[in-house]
Amino acid sequence: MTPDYLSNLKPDLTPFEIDCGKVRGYTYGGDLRSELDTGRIDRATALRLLEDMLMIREMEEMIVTVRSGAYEPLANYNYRGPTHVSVGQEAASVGAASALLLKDYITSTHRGHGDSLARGSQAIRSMSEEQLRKRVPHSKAASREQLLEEALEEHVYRMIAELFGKEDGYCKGRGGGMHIADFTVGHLGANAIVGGSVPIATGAALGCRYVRNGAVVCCFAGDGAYANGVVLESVNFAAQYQFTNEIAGAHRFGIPIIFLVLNNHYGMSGRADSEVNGISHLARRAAGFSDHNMYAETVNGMDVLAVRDATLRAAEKCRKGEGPMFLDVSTYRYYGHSLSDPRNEYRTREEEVAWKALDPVETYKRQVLECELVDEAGLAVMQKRVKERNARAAGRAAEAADPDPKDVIKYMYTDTVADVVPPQFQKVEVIGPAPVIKRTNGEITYRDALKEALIEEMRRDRRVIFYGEDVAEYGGAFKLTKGLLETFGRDRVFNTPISEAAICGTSVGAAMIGLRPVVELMYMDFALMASDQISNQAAKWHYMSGAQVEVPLVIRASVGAGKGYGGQHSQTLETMFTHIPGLYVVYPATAYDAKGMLKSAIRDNNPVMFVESQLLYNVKGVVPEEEYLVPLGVADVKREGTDISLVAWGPAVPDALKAADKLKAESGVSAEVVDLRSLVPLDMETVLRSVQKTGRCVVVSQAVNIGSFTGEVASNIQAEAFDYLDAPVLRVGAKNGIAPQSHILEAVFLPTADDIVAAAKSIL
Ligand SMILES: Cc1ncc(C[n+]2csc(CCOP(=O)(O)OP(=O)(O)O)c2C)c(N)n1
Repeated sequence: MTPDYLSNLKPDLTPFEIDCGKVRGYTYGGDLRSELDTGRIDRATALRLLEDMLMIREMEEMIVTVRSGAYEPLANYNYRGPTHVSVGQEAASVGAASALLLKDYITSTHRGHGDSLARGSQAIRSMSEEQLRKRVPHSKAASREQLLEEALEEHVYRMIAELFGKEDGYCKGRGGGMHIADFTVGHLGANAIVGGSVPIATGAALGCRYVRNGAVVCCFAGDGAYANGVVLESVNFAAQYQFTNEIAGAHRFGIPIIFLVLNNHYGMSGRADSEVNGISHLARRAAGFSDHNMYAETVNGMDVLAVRDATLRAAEKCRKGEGPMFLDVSTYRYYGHSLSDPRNEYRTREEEVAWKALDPVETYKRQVLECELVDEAGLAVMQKRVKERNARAAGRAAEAADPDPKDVIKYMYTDTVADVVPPQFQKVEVIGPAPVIKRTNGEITYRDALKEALIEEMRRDRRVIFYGEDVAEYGGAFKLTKGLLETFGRDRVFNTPISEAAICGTSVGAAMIGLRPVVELMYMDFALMASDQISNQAAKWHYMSGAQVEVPLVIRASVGAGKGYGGQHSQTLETMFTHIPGLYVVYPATAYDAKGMLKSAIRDNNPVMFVESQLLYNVKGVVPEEEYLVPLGVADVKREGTDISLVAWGPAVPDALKAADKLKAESGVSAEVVDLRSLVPLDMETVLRSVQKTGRCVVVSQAVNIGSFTGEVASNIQAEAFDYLDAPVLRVGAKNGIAPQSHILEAVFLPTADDIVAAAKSIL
């Protein structure tokens, strides 16, 4: 398929000037009176804004005193962990949250108490009675008002319990304040990696766009984050023309995300305005990413109504498919970066006084009084209610049960798989015939086996989407996915910018909201560009959320070793990812396994690093046309033997089989070849069974030997089968060096069948 837009890319060298257009700031001219008069807000909502800001202010001030030991009800409570309070920024969190619907999503930051409290309470207030009862199942409340009050208190309790690391916390004490999440209200997580949640939010919005659920993602992140690579990649990813323009096979609908910069003008201490950036207003960032500047504007973040107004307008545009949007919300944190930061090294008291004169809580409180929504006495009642609610919640949280130490690694993985596709995702739109995969004597290549797995899974489940660099018309650098675009359309198969971190990060967000993305990394070396998103995000969210969320995604990464591509295109890096708890890491060696394992990986609810070898792409094997799965975490004895075990994975398996042939031919040795297939989960049982039989073992991979997973396997054998061993377990890998380009050098660099034979002979 040649897309229409390609024919337009003809040279046009007419001189021109780019007008970057206008980015406006502080245009909101309303106040509470005008909002009430025009009916843009009702009295109850207006009061809730105040109550929520008070709740946040009060809760964070309480946490500060708890931390110092001076909070009397919890005197000397041992509160550990980080404390990044957002006092001063309440209007930003509450104003934005009040503009969102229950079905919407947020992501947040290390300074996210306010975002979490605001999102939770606004969402809870909009819940039905039935939904509220689910949050407080033991409630005996007779009225909705009472039920709501209990649900709000439970919300504060679960927040504080999480800060205190308790089992009752939102994330069962596994996440803490910097990773707090409540998936029941679409809070997809605060993030302790600055900028780490921005691609996740973008991916969630990509998912909302795909399923057209009308939801919007509000991505809170600090000004410091907007200097970070993955953040800029994500903004670019969200703004792609292919989502907003009519191009072949694509639906026109912009990604429904609001990039809401919580611009408190400082990173930890670095000044966004006049030091570490080259622009005076962060809203200008958006001008680099879309022709209409993503409708960016700077908003007075000390005014809850201004933030609410901007977020309402932004959300409305998003719902109409006019996203993404960019809001630079100017605000201020009163405390230091953390409680150990005295602030005086990088900002003046005068500056603080000037900002505090605009205090969002006090300013809005005055308006509420002026508009007579409440009088002084009523205000005092509200303040008392909030304070006492927080205090009760904190008291309960301090008394609550700690997690059971025996559960320390519980929730690292999920054991669920998508064996049943929900009815709404069973109906798949196929827009063209699937590519034909020809069999010769039942054989197809490893490449086609992977393609067939993708086709079958995309036919089976509409939640499976596939994207990566050059994967659409071009079919990927190795032509593995040629034809998928024409079969499933551009909403499900699309090219991405060259942004590995955004590719992997968006897949995390899309998975969090219920899709099952498969993404392609052209070379495994490029996974290092995405290491935060793979290792800190994909791998960790199931655990850090206390198992609230599963992150079912597959990252297909292809290893280029053996082609003379040199140090940055030839690395065998699966070991690195086995060191990251929470990820599955698999590496099939045959066409049969490639298909069956990719299908299993797509159905698994854990994030899977699926490693492929370009050396194997053209290797053929018998692959059934009918449905089959190869389970993850189950090794396979590729050849039986009695004298020595050769344990290998990936392209080292054919080498081990060759070595077994040679050992037989040269010395009459019967070698058993065990293909590990999955490194995580690791099937040691099959390995141990083999070693117990043979008494000798060589572990082989194409990775460099330093720190290789071969060491992990060897050490497990030594620990668990020492009595059966007749010789030390040896390891064979690449030389401890950098892959060279010269094919003469590369041939020496990579392990060969002869190296395996030599190692085997040395212990036979
Ligand atoms: C990737 C990364 N780099 C550095 C840090 C350490 N760090 C934590 S918060 C922070 C400042 C972040 O500034 P900003 O994004 O503006 O958010 P703010 O703290 O102002 O709310 C830094 C440098 C981190 N957590 N993650």
